[in-house]
Amino acid sequence: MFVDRTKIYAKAGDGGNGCMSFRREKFIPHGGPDGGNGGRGGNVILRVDADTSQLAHLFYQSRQLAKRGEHGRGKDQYGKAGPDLIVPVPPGTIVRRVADGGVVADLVKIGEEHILCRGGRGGKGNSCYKSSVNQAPRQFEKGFPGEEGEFALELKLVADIGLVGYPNAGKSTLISKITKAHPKIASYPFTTLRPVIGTIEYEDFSKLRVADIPGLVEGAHQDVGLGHGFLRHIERCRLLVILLDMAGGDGREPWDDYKKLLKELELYNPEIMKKPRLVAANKMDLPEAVEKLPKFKRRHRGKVRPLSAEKGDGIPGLLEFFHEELVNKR
Ligand SMILES: Nc1nc2c(ncn2[C@@H]2O[C@H](COP(=O)(O)OP(=O)(O)OP(=O)(O)O)[C@@H](O)[C@H]2O)c(=O)[nH]1
Ligand SMILES: [Mg+2]
Repeated sequence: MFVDRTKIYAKAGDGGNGCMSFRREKFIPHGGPDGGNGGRGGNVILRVDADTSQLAHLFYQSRQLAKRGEHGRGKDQYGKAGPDLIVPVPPGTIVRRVADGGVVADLVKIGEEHILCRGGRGGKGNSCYKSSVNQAPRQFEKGFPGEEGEFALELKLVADIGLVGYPNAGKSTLISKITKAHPKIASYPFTTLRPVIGTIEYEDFSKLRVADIPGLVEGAHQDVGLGHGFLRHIERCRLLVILLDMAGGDGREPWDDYKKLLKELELYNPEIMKKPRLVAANKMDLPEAVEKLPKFKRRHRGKVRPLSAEKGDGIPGLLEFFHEELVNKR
């Protein structure tokens, strides 16, 4: 199961208690206080991990509890601090507090860390309280509680290019041709059920990340098809590729598809419409597509890029365009 939203309960470790103790040894009268401090509780830390691509591990283990600090002991022994609990999250994880919905962290870079809950401080042992006027202190502190809270985690993939299109338009075919990603490709709609990320690698070592998402259909905002929730994964993209099946599979018209796609994007989030878009006409190897393209071009004033994802026509030009737009203007 692919999970891109989940809730967790996190609690940092409590501090260890301070110790109340006196030195008692033969021939050493009035040995004095020697109770050590308690150790700090472990923190709960979120760390962006390159090998984690979704939030399923947190869905199945929604309680993340760090260990407490050890208690202080006699002979001035401090308690050991509790180990930090490192929770791996995928790049693009947004963390909100459930209580007020406030964003706590937006974790993007690999290796980036965020302390979600701080461990409690350890209590002071009685040796901390000794002074000239209090030579046999009996006070000590208990450990302080670690922070805790409920958090909602949401994954918004981090990619440069987002592929948007009707089911069967050839999005997965395209990503499999330009990157090393190999999503499932088939001639039935809704083959892709979860977003897939692939990376284009250029000869100058520059890289661009591409997101392939499930197909979008008319009425997706009312949960038709797979709904439109997965559009969140293209919210961070710098360029959207609107991929059209120019052959008009299933008796559809490419121009209608195009209008409907734009409408669904707008209904999801009008901000997405401000992103640069590229319209690509796929399946140009089919005669129906060659027939329909001039008609589409008459109605659509902007540029249309003809492609055949399957045969590879137009792909080198597309990659050059991405490089020009996204790498050179970075
Ligand atoms: N003739 C032709 N067929 C293509 C081309 N690109 C993709 N196809 C075919 O179209 C069908 C759908 O391709 P997919 O890549 O799975 O389409 P998709 O957009 O990812 O579809 P969903 O994941 O269901 O949204 C497959 O049978 C592909 O072989 C193309 O350029 N020409
Ligand atoms: Mg697909």
